[in-house]
Order: sequence, then C-alpha cells, then structure tokens
Amino acid sequence: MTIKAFIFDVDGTLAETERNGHRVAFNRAFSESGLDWHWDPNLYGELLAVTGGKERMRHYWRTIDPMAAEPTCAEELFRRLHRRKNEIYSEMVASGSIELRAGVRRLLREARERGYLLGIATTTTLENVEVLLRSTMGTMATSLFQCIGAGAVVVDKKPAPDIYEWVLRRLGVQAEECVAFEDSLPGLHSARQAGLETVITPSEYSCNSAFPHALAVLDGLGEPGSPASGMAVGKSWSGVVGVDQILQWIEARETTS
Ligand code: XBP
Ligand code: MG
Repeated sequence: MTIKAFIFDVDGTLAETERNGHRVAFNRAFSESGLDWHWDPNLYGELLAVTGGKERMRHYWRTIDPMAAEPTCAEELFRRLHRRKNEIYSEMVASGSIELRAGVRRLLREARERGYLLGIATTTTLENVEVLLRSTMGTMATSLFQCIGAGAVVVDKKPAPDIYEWVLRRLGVQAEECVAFEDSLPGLHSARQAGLETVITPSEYSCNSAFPHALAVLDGLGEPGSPASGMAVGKSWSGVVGVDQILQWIEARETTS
C-alpha cells in the first residue's frame, strides 16, 4: 500500500511538554484557586495513564476523595481549572520555554516538501497545539498540517481510536496509507486500534514502557551527526529517521506479515 500521510501526536512526541509544561501549569492553577493539590513529577507520571486534563483531575480527585468528586458541581470546577491551566500553559509555551524534540522539524519539512499529507491527532486542545507550533516553527507552522484533530472533537480520547479515525476521515485516506508517531502506550493503542503502523519515540515519562506491535521504538528521530537508535521491524537500528527509511520499514513489515 502506498503511504500518503503521516500523523503526529503532540505531547511527548513533538515536544516534551508534560513535566515542565502541563504539570507546572496544573499546579499553578490549583494553587491560584486555593486547592492544596500538588502534582510532583513522579505522581504526574502515574496520572498520565489518564489522558486529557479534565479526565486526569477527575481521576485524581476520585483517588483522594471519592464522594466529593461525583457531584455535577465538580465538572464546573474541572472546566474552570482546565481553562486556567491552559492559559498558564499557553503563556509558558509562547515565551519559548519548550522546544521541539530533535528531528521533528526536519522530518515534518521533508514530508511536506515531498508532498505527503500531515496530520495531528492529540488529546490536548487546538489552542495548545497552535501555540506550540507557532512558538517553535513560526506563523506558517499550522499550515504545514492539513488536519489537526485535537481535544474534544471526539468524545472518547486516547487510547480509544476515535481521534485517529477522525483525522483519517478528514484527510481522506485509509489507515494503511498512514504512519502514526506516538510516545506513549495510550497513544500506541489509539493508533493501532485505528489500524495505523506506529513509530514510537518514548518521552521522558514513557521510556520504561514496552510497546508491543510498534513499527519502530526509537530514542528519537535523530539528526545528522546525532543518530537515533532502537528497534525497527524486529531488528536493532540506528540512524536518522527520514521518509525513505519509514517507507522501507513499512515494506519490510508487509513482507514479514
Ligand atoms: C497528552 C495528554 C494531555 C496533556 C494535557 O496528549 O494526555 O491530556 O497531558 O493536555 P497527547 P490537556 O499525547 O495526545 O498529545 O490538559 O489539554 O488535556
Ligand atoms: Mg503523547
């Protein structure tokens, strides 16, 4: 099958946004509203198993106070905290405090120049995606992508396949014509359930996870002079991930399956 599109996750894949971005912004929003919640880096790593900021807060509240987290007024609190957290996060990202992971800019540019479609499939909000793209790649960045699937455009967030299926429909391509890029287990499950081959570049929070059925699991995308390494199609691999390399992996996968 001919590959026509590449679909990227955002948090952890395009950039390390969690530990020093979302987590810090959540904590500031909590303290501003008088809550004594504090998510330290380790706790936040555990909470990342729950995708989506509002869902993560709901889950956390249930663990510390199961009765209080149920009433509908809690939903209004989560909405308000999430809105404020994202304002704080946007200001942090706009100030340039978060960079793209190595090789991301290079691969995006190569894929676009060669005429591939580019999409985004993420759990976070469209505003958060846009501010990250603008601050790291300038004003043209969002036009690199033909489709940005973000946040609440689907009801069921990752690990459900819905966000990938939404992006596939918008791009007008079949799952077999795309490759996904993810960093986490919920992300891999989402992409795989939607039928996509998936390249995993684990983030600082997911580097100890196993990623069964991924096309490749690499410590990054690599740059000339600073190659990535890991496993691809069942073999150890080291190099710079470019479009031709991905197409070779897809071909190898097709011949072995
Ligand atoms: C990662 C997430 C998000 C972020 C926070 O999304 O699960 O919830 O942690 O963003 P992805 P929000 O890896 O799919 O990009 O608070 O806006 O949800
Ligand atoms: Mg991610």
